Amino acid sequence: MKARILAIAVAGILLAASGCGQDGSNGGLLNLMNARGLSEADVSAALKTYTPTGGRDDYLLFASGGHSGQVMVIGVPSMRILKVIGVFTPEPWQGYGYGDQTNALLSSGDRGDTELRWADTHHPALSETKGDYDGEYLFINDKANARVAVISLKDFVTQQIVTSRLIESDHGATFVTPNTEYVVEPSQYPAPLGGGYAPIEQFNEKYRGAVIFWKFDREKGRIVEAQSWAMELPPYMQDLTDAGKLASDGWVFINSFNTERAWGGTLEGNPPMESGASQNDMDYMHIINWRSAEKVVAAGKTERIAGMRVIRLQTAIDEGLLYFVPEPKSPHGVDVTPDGKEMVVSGKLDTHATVYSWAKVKALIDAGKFVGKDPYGVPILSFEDSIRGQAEIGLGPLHTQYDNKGFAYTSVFLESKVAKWRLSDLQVIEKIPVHYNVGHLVAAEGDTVSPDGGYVVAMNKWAIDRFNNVGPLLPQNFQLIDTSGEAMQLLYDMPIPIGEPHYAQMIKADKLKSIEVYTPIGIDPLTHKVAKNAVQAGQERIERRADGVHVYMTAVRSHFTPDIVRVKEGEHVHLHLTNVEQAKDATHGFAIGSKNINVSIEPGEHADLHFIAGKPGVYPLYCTEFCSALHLEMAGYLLVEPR
Ligand code: RUQ
Ligand code: CUA
Repeated sequence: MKARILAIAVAGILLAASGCGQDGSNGGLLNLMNARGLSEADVSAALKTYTPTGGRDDYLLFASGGHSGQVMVIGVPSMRILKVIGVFTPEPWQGYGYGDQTNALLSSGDRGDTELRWADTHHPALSETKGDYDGEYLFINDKANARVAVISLKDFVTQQIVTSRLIESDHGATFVTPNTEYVVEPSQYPAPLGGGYAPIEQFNEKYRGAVIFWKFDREKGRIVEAQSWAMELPPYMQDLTDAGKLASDGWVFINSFNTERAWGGTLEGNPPMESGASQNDMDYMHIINWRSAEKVVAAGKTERIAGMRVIRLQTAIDEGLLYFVPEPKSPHGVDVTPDGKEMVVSGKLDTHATVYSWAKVKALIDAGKFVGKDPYGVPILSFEDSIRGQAEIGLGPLHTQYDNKGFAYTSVFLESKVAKWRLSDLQVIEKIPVHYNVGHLVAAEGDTVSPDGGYVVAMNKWAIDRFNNVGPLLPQNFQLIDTSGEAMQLLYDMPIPIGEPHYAQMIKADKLKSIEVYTPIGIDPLTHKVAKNAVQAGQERIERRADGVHVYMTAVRSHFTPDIVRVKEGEHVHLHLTNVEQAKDATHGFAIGSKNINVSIEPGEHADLHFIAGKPGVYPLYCTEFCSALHLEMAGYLLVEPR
């Protein structure tokens, strides 16, 4: 229907264009097309993505910001960036990581005594209810430092960062169980559990993987560390993950590579990791029964390592919580189908998408039918008896997503293509070229129990010749593909200058119910409650206390009250700042030069700032948002008087 309306619209425009020009100045649309060298397909793509002023997008894409440690929010189909959410890294515009609250939040993600201010974010996960996005929370991992963050979609603000010293890195995170009971975080590179040193020659004995199940409390909007637990895994490199749903609810699937347990040593006479790790024809998909594991944890059959309750590997085996099934060489994505009945695995070094049948796997587990054990005693299921079949995809298939018509879409890295194939008969229907080196792809609600269809975004790692030359570090390229018709149509190239995004999820925009201003006045976004030090209009004051000077300040167009702050050299200054406005978009910034002081206070928001007044001097303070005609006058002075 959508396509037909569009066809009529395009035909109408072309008719109008060829007949009487609508735009007298340039001779009509046809001339415009000629002048810009646009084809009919280009115009149709433009019409499908162009969003007139004030228009809204149907979907929001939550994309990882890669090394920036942030999350990007992008409208689909317009592909306009709507927001960058500061998560693991300071974000100056939002004042994220400059005020007391957000500084403390960032510091809560430090590991040991190292201040961490960057992250390698990979996989965002929207919170789910019954396997469907509910629009309440977003989670994302930091591969480099084994961290997980919680973002509230009430205001798109990061709420919490958790990390466990149990593991040193993660990758197959974050993925949530169907009711967001848990946020799942498996390790990637094996290391001694809980930190500490062991010689690499003892890799097989002393190094381990683990998967952490972070318990999420939806009411509180927090991961509850005390209720979280983990399972020890063999020292393979655990990779991408997915939670079972519907038919396979209660289970989690984790891919792995390097079951060879290679650890490199290129200067020590060993093959490099990459060749050592790709000797075996098969690696192991980990099949974990988290619902039973939960009971084993409750029964106390755990050991505490780095403060985390851990089900040891032998316990996991004895209690029937962990099984392996072979998967073709160096797999990457494991993606459970919308009905939860199948798991699709793509191997980077294998041309297939392998379709595992949950019913077959479950029957083998229930019957205790195994073909062997791995070196640590984990039972292995038969590959042939576990699969329904394989789709012949092409070179380097990585990730799979689904639509509402029974089709699967798989990114094909080496071919730089997106393959559309039919789940029922495993036939590839069509491949569309993308530019270039596609990693993940994302379909509209494409990893839920009810995908929408219509759109796929290919997240391409290379752009090569797609954009203007901006030096050797090129943007990456998100390509929007229309999948609503018979044939896939490439609609839009979006350069992504914040890299490297790995994964994204696309949610129907009307599922999000974000607030517009903070009400009542004085809200701390990290608690969503009125802050202890919130300042109401008329209550501004400066108090001298044992711990320093407390300045209770308000901001409203176009002044700060007080606007003169007198302190003594070396004094501790505690600034309590509330934006007392309730008008939409009436944000003020607050900066003091030379002091690294910068916050953003949205309407109704409160922030605390602590700093030490250094040497005597005169420091202008001012609003950093062009908030009104008298914005430049929204200023004052911090006067640091000599002792
Ligand atoms: S991963 S594509 Cu985390 Cu597939 Cu990068
Ligand atoms: Cu407030 Cu400019």
